[in-house]
Amino acid sequence: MQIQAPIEESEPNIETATNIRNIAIIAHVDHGKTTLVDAMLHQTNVFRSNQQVEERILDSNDLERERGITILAKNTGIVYQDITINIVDTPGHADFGGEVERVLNMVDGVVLLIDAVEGPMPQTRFVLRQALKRGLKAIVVVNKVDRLASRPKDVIEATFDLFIDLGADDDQIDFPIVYTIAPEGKAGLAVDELETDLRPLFDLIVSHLPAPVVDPTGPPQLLVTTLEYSNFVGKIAVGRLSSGRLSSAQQILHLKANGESELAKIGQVFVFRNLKREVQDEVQAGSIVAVSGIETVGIGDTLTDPDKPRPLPPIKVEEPTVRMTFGVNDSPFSGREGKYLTSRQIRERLWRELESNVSLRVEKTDSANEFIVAGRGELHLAILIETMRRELYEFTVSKPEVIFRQTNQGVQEPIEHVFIEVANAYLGAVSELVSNRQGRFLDLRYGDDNSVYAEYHVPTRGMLGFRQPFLTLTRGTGVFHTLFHDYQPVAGEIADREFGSLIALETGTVKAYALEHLQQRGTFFVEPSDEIYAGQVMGQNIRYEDLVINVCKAKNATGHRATPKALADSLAPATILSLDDVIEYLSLDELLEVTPTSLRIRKKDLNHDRRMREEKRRKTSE
Ligand SMILES: Nc1nc2c(ncn2[C@@H]2O[C@H](COP(=O)(O)OP(=O)(O)OP(=O)(O)O)[C@@H](O)[C@H]2O)c(=O)[nH]1
Ligand SMILES: [Mg+2]
Repeated sequence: MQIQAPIEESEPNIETATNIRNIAIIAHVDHGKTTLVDAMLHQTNVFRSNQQVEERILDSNDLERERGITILAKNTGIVYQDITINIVDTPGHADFGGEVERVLNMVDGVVLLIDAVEGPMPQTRFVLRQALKRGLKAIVVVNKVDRLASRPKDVIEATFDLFIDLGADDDQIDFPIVYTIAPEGKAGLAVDELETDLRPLFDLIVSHLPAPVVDPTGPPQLLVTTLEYSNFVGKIAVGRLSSGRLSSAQQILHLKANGESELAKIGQVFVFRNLKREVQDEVQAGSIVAVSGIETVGIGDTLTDPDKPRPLPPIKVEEPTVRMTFGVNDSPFSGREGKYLTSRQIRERLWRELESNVSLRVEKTDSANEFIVAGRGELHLAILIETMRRELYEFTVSKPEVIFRQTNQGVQEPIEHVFIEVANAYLGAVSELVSNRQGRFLDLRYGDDNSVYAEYHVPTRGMLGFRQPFLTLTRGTGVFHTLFHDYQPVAGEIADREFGSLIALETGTVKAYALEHLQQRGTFFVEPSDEIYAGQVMGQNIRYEDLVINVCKAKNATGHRATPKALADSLAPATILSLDDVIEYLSLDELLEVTPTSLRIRKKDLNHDRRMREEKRRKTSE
């Protein structure tokens, strides 16, 4: 039998766009990606010579600057020796891995950055695996070679092993290496021969990473990979134009990821030049481009020719492992501090988030007031919570829980590969902490400086709320990283937290007098003159169980002689929990009330009698 080749309307005219490179910078968190992009921008004259610019200019949103990490991938384009290099800076934190998976769809090669001290880390493995899977070639940049403990030789060896381990092909394994000091903008092909600029890196990007291979005369085809917004032109779709041309006011077919399609008219077309989008009359195949005017566009959609529509494969990212319930705030203080708090407003906001946050999932529940929001980790969800409160939303969230899977072999749960680095003295205590959380020991390695590197498989369930006890045990010196491993049959039980909450008996104002008498009960999150309500959690009990106490009791008319000032000075200052801390603190029967100005922990059921009856019933049935 003869197999017929598929009939093409016209022979594609494949060409290499030699004047373009589309690359992503990928790495483990903090290895220096954004700092390196800064230096690349500086050296290609993006800034005027006398211009004062901030460090890590691409980490532009408030939360990125406050936390010192990249959260969203960002596009920029520079010109080096007449070649346009479109660079995508990506986040390195594991919770934002979906961002990396998404943007790898629009590049033809990657710069894999590795810290010269730390070497390849868990997220290095994750992002490299994603790049290799897509057949991308890599340049390896060993960054931070100025650091005293820098050990470039070992790092290269470990990187080579990692490529082999991940099944890289011969072409991919044959990676060139550049050594850099990103903040100084220096690079070199040998670690002890750095140039005064990044030219060796630029030259390798141009010579080693492939130019896009495209069909410039075919029908236009653009896979929408990122969404941006502009106050002037509204929603903007960004992606690599893989064939044809697009011009302003052109009629196109908008093929949605869900299979629907509609005719649409483009507003303007742009390319990325330095830190801005630059309007063009026409954009050509090969480049990363931006298109305005299509209000209903979403990530994963294809923009193509109405007469010869060709959809591109949709964007796939790994599924979330952790979820929380977002609900309407029904506390007695509801509506005092937030602007948007109805179920409709929260629902609309969450669904809007889905448009650009590709690894997030949102589901309705039986209750109109509650939604399940699932993400790639606690930080992924915490960033959404923080963003919404800054936009003046008010709502409640529940303790994060892992997402189980029903399979033919029964119920399975997500497992993390956990990498821990601690001083030798803490190893015993840390091992116990991990095994209490059903962790299984994998490997142990001793470092030169009395440190130990241990690896475990731990259910994701056991890693929720792990950070605080781990930091306490290691006096803040320990470091751990996690990497999603796979799903396995549910391991044994993991105890909830080891302490109870101090709960307010009545609604009122916190009194210094009352706090003074209750101080030995635990750690308080509230201060004198704070307003609280019955059922609110005011502190952490030193004992295992919950305790209802009255912190609103004023002092007796007689007897107590201390002045209010002396009293206030004698009180331990309130413990202020950050959003991440509160999320870790929550118990299953508690909620976090989030408003633009406050984070209050509360019992789900504010009624003391009912809650205690329920607790008793639960205990006797166990
Ligand atoms: N000593 C030294 N420090 C560096 C170097 N490169 C970056 N750093 C520092 O490392 C820290 C992290 O740098 P970033 O550029 O934010 O790292 P990143 O990879 O973008 O981090 P994420 O985007 O959060 O994954 C910053 O404090 C930088 O100043 C280097 O070559 N040498
Ligand atoms: Mg960064």
